[in-house]
Amino acid sequence: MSAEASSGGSSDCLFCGIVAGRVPAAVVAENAQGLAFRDINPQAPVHVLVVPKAHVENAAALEAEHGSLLADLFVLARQVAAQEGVLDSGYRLVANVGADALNSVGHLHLHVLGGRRLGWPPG
Ligand code: DGP
Repeated sequence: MSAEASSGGSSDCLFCGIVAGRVPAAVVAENAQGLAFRDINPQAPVHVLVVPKAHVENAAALEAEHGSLLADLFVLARQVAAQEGVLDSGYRLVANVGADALNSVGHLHLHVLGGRRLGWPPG
C-alpha cells in the first residue's frame, strides 16, 4: 500500500475526523469501505460527498489494489443517488485533483451532484 493510503486515518485530516466521528457531519449512508455525508457548502440541491473510510489522498494516489474500495465508493454513490431521488433524472460524480481543479481537502472524495440541470463544461 502506498504512503498516501492507510487504514488508520490521520488526526489532522478533516474527512478522517468525520469518519472517526470526531467532526460532526450529516451522514446519509455508508457501506463497508465508504461513508457518505452532505457537503457543508452545497452547489446543487443534492450535494453529497462519498469518501473512503481509509485515508487516500486523492484519485491520483489510487492503485490497482484499491479496486475493491473504488467499487464500494461507486456503489455507495449510486445508493445516495437513489436515496436522494436523482437516480433516474441524472447526477454527476466529480473527483477534484490538485490546485487547478480547486481540490481543497486532501482525502479522496466523490462529489455526488444532482437535483438540477448541471452545466457543461464545468467552470
Ligand atoms: P474539493 O474542492 O473537491 O476538495 O471539495 C471539498 C468539499 O468539502 C467542498 O465542497 C466543501 C466540503 N467541506 C469542506 N469542509 C467540510 C466540512 O467540515 N464538512 C463537510 N460536510 N463538508 C466540508
